[in-house]
Amino acid sequence: MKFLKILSAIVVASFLSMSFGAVAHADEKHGSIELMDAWARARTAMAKVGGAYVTVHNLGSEEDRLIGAKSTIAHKTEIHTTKMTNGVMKMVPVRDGIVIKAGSMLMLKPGSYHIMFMGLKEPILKGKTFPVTLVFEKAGEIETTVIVNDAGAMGKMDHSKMKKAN
Ligand SMILES: [Cu+2]
Repeated sequence: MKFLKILSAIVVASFLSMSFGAVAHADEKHGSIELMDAWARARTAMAKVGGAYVTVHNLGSEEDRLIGAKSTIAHKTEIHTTKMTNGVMKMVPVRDGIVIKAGSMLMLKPGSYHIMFMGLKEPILKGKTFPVTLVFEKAGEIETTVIVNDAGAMGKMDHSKMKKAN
């Protein structure tokens, strides 16, 4: 049946674009996911690790999941969370990603979820900017620019004027 052949070709084509389409983009807004206000705390030139924070908006009607991060400034980049274990604050890699519900936002911030750089290849110095890529289950890879603030910064300068995240 000719019709069935065409139909299956369409199904295969749309499946392929679903599996491979996601990795081709590197803009800050991809489909329904938008990244805002990426920033990092300055580290000393000798530091081997560092962290960065970003606000993720899910403007779509389906939930998505933040499953990883990539950067060129470190040998290893991971999404971490912070957990209290026996009275000690510990950072642990997020295993199953972080779900961002439709229409909601997720704020990575000090003491909570963060992007972790391990084995820094270049220092994170105040005033510097560098790219980081977040990987989402549905939206794919989205690159954004990280701005480096003071070592003790709690957020970007204008965060106090923003609505509280949660
Ligand atoms: Cu960490």
